[in-house]
Amino acid sequence: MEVSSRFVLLVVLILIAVLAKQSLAAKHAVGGSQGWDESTDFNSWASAQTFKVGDELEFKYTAGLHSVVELANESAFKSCDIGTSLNSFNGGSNTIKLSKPGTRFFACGTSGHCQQGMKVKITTAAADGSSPSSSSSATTPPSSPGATPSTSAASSHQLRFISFFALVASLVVYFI
Ligand SMILES: [Cu+2]
Repeated sequence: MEVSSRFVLLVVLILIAVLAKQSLAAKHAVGGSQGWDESTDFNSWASAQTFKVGDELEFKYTAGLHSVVELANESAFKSCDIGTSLNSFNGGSNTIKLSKPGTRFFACGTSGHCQQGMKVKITTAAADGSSPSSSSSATTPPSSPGATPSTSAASSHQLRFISFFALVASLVVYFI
């Protein structure tokens, strides 16, 4: 009896871990409601987001007018050197998975758009939630009127989700 209840506990804990990890993966609509467009302030948008391994970026834009080009490095990003692209996407809607920690650089491939600010730098933290950023908050403005607190709302929702599963697991273990 003792052995079997411990086994069930283990299975339930593994299940919670898997579900929690899935629930924490988020899809980020690049540029928020304004989408992938020259008028969007991507610095502000990106600094308000937390990107984790397993999350996805969703680029939404007018097909033919814009595209998405992944640049190889920071200097290509700074100088809008579209020629060094690692990947390019078009069609108006692209989903890109952030499969590992690190920084990735995206710009629009349409002539002149990157120079107008249509570019974004995405820094992905490890899935355990630890962030490599240390002093980035110093350059972040305290708040902008247009920014929505969607990140904190989402994480409190995820916390409730995890708590719910922990509660269910405790009940299961208690009644065995
Ligand atoms: Cu463009």
